[in-house]
Amino acid sequence: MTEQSPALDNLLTESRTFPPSEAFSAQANATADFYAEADADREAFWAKQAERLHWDTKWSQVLDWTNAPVAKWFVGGKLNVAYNCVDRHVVDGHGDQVAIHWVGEPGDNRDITYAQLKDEVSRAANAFESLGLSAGDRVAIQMPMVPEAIFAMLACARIGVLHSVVFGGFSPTALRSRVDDQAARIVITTDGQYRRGKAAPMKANVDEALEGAESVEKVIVVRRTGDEVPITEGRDLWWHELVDGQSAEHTPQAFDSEHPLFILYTSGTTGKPKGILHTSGGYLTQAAYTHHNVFDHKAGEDVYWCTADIGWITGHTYIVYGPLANRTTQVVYEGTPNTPHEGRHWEIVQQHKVSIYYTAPTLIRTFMKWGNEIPEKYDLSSLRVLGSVGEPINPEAWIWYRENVGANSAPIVDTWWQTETGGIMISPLPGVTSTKPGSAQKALPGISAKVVDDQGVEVGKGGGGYLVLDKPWPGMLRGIWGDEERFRDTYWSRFRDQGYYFAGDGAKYDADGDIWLLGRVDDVMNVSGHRISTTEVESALVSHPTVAEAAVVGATDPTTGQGIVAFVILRGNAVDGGEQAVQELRNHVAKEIGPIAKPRQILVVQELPKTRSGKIMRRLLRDVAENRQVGDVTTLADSSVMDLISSGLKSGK
Ligand code: 6R9
Repeated sequence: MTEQSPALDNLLTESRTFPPSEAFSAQANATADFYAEADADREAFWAKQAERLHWDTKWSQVLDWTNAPVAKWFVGGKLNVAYNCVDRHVVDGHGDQVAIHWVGEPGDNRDITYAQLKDEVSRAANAFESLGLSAGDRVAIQMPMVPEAIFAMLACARIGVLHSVVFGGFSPTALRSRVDDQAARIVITTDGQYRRGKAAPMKANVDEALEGAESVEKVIVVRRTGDEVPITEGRDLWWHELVDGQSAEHTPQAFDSEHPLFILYTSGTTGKPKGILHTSGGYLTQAAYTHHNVFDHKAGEDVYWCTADIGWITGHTYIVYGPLANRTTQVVYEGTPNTPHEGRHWEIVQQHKVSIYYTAPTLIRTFMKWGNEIPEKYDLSSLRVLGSVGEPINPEAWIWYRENVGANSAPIVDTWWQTETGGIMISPLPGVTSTKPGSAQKALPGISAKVVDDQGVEVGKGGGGYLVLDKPWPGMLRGIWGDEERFRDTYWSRFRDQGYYFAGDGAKYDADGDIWLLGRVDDVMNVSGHRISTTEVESALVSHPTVAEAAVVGATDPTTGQGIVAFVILRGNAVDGGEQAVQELRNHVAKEIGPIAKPRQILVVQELPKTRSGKIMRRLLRDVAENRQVGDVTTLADSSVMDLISSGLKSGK
C-alpha cells in the first residue's frame, strides 16, 4: 500500500454549512482571535491555559522537547490532579454544587455534590494507602458506570498511583493480558453489572482472569447488583467494608507535572493492545482547556452529559478529568440506551435539563434507526451544544442529530482525537466556526495538524493523504507502557525525517482548507487503482432512507484488486433486504459517488462488530467477506456479534 500514491479519490461532496447564531457567539467562551494568539506564541498560549489549574509549585519551563518524541510539559511544576478536580471547588465555596447526577439503569439515582465527592475520594485514598499502595504502583479497574469507578480513579490520582481502566464488556483473557502487562497490584471490580435490564456477572469474569496472576495482591469488590459472588479469602475485600469506615480527611500530595497519571490500553486493529501512558500537568491542562472551549461549558450553569464508558479515553478525559477540573455538573448514566425503552436518553435529558450532550456516531445512527418519533416525545429544549466523537460522522447522521436533537440550532462539534492524543485536537469551536456536516474542520488553537502525502509534504486544498500532528501538544502520550521501541515505531517512524506524529488516519482538505477525516488508513480500499475510503461509501449508503448503518470493506478481487463489500443494517420500519432493495442500494452508491464505488456485494445484517467506543472492526468483516476464519474477537464490546452475522449469512437472512 505504501508504494501507491496516498491521494484518495475525493468522491463525495458535501457543501452545506451552518454559521453560528449571533446570540450564541456573543456568549461563547471561545473567540476567533484564539487562533492568532496561539499561532503568535504557542507556549505562552498553553502557559495561559495551565493557569486554569491549581499548581503547588509553578513550572519553570513550558515545554522541553529536547528528548523528542517524549515531551515534558510544565517542567518543574507540581500539582495534585485529584485536588484540582475535587477539593479546590469545595475550598472555593462550591461544595454544595452537584458534581454527578448518577442515573442507574434500573432507575435508582444518586446525586453527589463536590463536598461528598471529596469525602468519597479521600476515604478511598486512605483505604488504598492502608493496603500499602504508593506512588507509581498500578491498579486495574474493571467496573460498570457506577460512581465508585470515578471515586477509584480519582483516589488513585490523589496518591500518585496509575489506574488502568478495562472496559466492563471485555473478556477474562483481555483483562488478564492487561493486568500482566502492567503488573497491577490491585484489581477493583463489582459483583455484577446491569446490561439491558438484567444483572450480569462481573466478579466471576475477574476471578477467571486472575487465576494464577502473580502481581495481584487484592481484589476490591463494589456491591452493585447484590448477587452472590465467590470470595477468595485473603485476597478479596468488599469496598464498603474497606472504604466506608475510613477517615474523610486526606491530605493530597503534590506530584511532578510529568508524574504518570494512567495507562489505557487501546486495541488497535491488529496486534497486542498498547498501554498508552499519560502524565499529569499537560494532560489535565489540555482536558480542561478543550472541555471549556469546545463545549462552551459554563460552570454552575450547564448540565453536561458525555455518554461514553469510562473504559474508553473519552470517559477519562470528558467524564472524569476535564469536566471535574472545570467544576461541571454532569449526568453519568449506567446503562444501555434502550433500557427500559428507546427514549431513555431523551428522558434523562428532559429530567436533568441537560444542556451539553456528547456522544458517538454509532449511537446517533442507532437513534435514527429507532425513528424520529422517539426524541419527538421529549422536551429537549435545554440542549445547546452537541458533540460527536469516535468515528467520522456521516453527513446524514449529522443532519439528523441537528434536526431531531438540536432543534436546528445547537452547534454540533465533531471532535477528532485519539487515546494517544489525550484530548480533543481537531474540532469546530462553537460560536466561532461555521460548521460542516461530516468535517471536524480545524486544529484547535494551540494544536497543529496537517494532511501530507507519502513523502510528508503537505497536500494542497482539495488534496488527500495522511493526517499528521506536526508539533507537540500538552496531552500527548508519553509512551507505550514497557515498550519504548514500539512507541517510536508506531507513531514516529513513518515521518521520521520530519518529526511528525502519524495518527494512522486518512484525511483530506476541502476547498476552504478544512479537514475531513476518512477513517484509518488500513480502511482505504483500492478498486481498479482508485483509492476509495470506506467512510465515503458508508456515508453514501447511510444517506439512503432505508439504511441505518453500514460498514464497508475491501475484499480481494481477481479483476479489480479489491472489490467493495458492504454490510448494512436497515432502519426499523424499512422493507426487508430482498434482491431488489440491494440493487437499489448499489445504484444509489453509484449515483452518489460514481460507478467505481458501486459495491460488488451488499449483505443485510442485524448487527455490526464494534469496539467499546462503537468503532466498527472492519478486520473481522474482511474475514467474512473473504470467507476466512474470523480472527481475534477479544476487543469486541459484544463478542457474540460475529456468530450472529455468520449464521445470518448462512441462513440467507
Ligand atoms: C477519542 C477516540 C481514535 C480513532 C482515530 C480516528 C477515530 C475519533 C473521530 C474519528 C473521525 C472523529 N476518530 N474521533 N474519526 N472523526 N471525530 O475515539 O479515541 O478510541 O483511541 O480512537 O478514532 O480513526 O484515530 P480512540
